[in-house]
Amino acid sequence: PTQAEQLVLPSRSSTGKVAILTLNRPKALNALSSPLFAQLNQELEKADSDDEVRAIVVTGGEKVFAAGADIKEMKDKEFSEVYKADFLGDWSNITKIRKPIIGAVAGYALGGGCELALMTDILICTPNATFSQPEITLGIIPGGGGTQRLAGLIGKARAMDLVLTGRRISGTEAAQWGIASRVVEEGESVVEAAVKVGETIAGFGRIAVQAGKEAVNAGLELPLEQGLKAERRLFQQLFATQDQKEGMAAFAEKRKAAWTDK
Ligand code: CO8
Repeated sequence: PTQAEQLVLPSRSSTGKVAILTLNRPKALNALSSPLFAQLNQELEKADSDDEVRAIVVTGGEKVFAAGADIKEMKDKEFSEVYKADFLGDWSNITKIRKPIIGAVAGYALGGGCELALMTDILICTPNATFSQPEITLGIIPGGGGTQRLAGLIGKARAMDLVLTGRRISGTEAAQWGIASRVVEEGESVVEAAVKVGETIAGFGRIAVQAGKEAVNAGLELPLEQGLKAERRLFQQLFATQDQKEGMAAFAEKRKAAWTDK
């Protein structure tokens, strides 16, 4: 894409191990248009298949995450059109990415923006970030997994409260409710904090990291007994890796492990 059409800016941390994908439609508060999401999916896939990249940060920068799906793009759409084209069907592709995705949220994460944040693996935000599902005010409901993921994360009462009233919660509340795992100090860079988490993950063996993500995600979809079984299988399989031998040998020899990702 040309500069003008670059709706997602890819960059790297100083070590090159963390890919940073920055939503770039500042004039529209990073409203998630179809072309923007297509570029995001492309960049996610590129990062996922790049051996140098160990973790991915998805952010809107230090001012705004995303004020939702693009209302202007949606407003005149008809059922026949959205149904046939499976409108927004590719918005959940992000959940197929194997590497850890860290969401870094400052400012508005509304509607589809909130849902995009919910699809990341680890969510970090500023204290005064704003999370909300305002779809009800537009005559619709969340369509990017908000009703399902919120209910699982924060329970029925709070999910209903957000979905049926469109009420806003702050980053601090989002962390108290378990939507976000960390809140940065006021004035601290949320992107830098997310990159730091990415670098920590980048310091571990890639196979174990991938298995950890897979196990947590499997458990979200399975009854407990099957989830525990999935976890145990992955755990046992890691004994077939060189990294397990290396990690445990390094502990015994009181040295730093040298992972080979094998
Ligand atoms: N879509 C399109 N344009 C937007 C959007 C949006 N969601 N949000 C803001 N913009 C545009 C505004 O139209 C404005 O453009 P212009 O300058 O051309 O008029 C520009 O961004 C700046 O916005 P405001 O002037 O409104 O800025 P304010 O600071 O006054 O207000 C708000 C900021 C409160 C965020 C306000 O813009 C707002 O309420 N925006 C809409 C929020 C919303 O309702 N979002 C939900 C959208 S529906 C949705 O996301 C459905 C998701 C379905 C599936 C998702 C799958 C993951």
